[in-house]
Amino acid sequence: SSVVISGSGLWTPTHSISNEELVDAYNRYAENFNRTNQAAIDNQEVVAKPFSSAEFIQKASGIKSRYVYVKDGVLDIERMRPNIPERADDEISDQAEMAVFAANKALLEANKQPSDIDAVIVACAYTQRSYPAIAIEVQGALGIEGFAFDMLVACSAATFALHRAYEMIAAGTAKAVLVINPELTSPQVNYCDRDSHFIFGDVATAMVVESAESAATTGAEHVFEILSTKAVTTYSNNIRSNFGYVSRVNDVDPFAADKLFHQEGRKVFKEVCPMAATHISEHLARHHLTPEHVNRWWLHQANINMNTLITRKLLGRQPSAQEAPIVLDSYANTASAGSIIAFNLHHQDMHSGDYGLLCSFGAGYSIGSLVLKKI
Ligand code: CO8
Repeated sequence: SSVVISGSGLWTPTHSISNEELVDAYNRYAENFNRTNQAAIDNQEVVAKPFSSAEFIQKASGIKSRYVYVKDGVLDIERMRPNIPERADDEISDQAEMAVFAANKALLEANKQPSDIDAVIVACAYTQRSYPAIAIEVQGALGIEGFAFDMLVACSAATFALHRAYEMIAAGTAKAVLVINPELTSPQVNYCDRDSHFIFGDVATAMVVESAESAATTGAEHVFEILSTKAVTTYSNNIRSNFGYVSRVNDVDPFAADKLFHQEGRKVFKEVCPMAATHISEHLARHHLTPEHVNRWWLHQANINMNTLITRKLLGRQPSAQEAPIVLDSYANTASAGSIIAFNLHHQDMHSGDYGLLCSFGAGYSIGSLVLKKI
């Protein structure tokens, strides 16, 4: 029997920060920093903080606003990071809570009960602790029997987890898998860095993967067959975070800039775009499809210019907003969740027999794609 995606869920935080709000706070921070360090800057011992601009951000990235799990603290120039209180061991963790919200929405669309699910994968760029796995906490919170695990592949965590779910259903390891992406990126964003303070937002997404037969028994409405999966990774230091459990014994400042997300954005752009375009056309060719056959492109949402370049390379023309939906303007880059948000918001209008291409690309480098066909 074929393997299908029978439901997807999207949980959007209630708080958002516009470019204008973010830039205003950053520029006040930079002004204050430069004033405080004036003498050292004059002696060339400290580099002055350059100013940010909302126009630059929109033009360079396509981002107008981003959602944040907690807004308090991000725009406070004495803090420049969200203020997320630590929860007690007997409370649900932040990420498990986000995950449960998205999972319940995916279950609803798939017309499934937690008792129908027997595996849970929590896949995202970071988990807030190493153990017990967030996935097992989510499994417990939803009352699911079976097994659960976390997996991290940065930008490609969601697609790589869908690949694992596809294999688990095909192999009979599980009957129905919940793949959940609680992308809580804001704690790792360096809001004091002009080049990256605008890039990320928080969100949670989820999908139900099962066999076509089992989807038919519960009557899910919007079902997509996974025709196949394709993945590739190539090591690169151009997108990196050095924060980890060993930081404590390295005797280093756990808040130093290299312990947060940082990148060589230009190099990433130049190197990843051709890799992604080649990867996608090779994947489509496996099914004797060309880019013209693809009705919908749910691409990774890191940068509008990247998506435009990749789809142009593939199609030889600019795709319409309906063909290749962009959610970057309101969600920003949500690590691995971007392509899943695009799918969630733009799949219910598709017709039986339509093809869709879901693809992530980013840190690692990693690229993960799925060719989908609406049933
Ligand atoms: N305001 C004003 N000017 C700015 C700003 C700003 N905010 N930022 C940079 N500038 C300046 C630069 O300093 C530069 O000045 P100069 O020419 O004097 O040196 C000028 O503007 C142009 O800068 P860039 O060349 O860097 O500008 P680009 O047009 O390349 O745009 C981008 C920068 C937007 C970063 C772009 O390069 C990009 O998006 N590249 C691709 C990046 C990408 O896809 N990264 C993947 C992200 S990783 C991921 O998806 C998941 C990782 C794991 C999650 C992490 C969660 C925290």
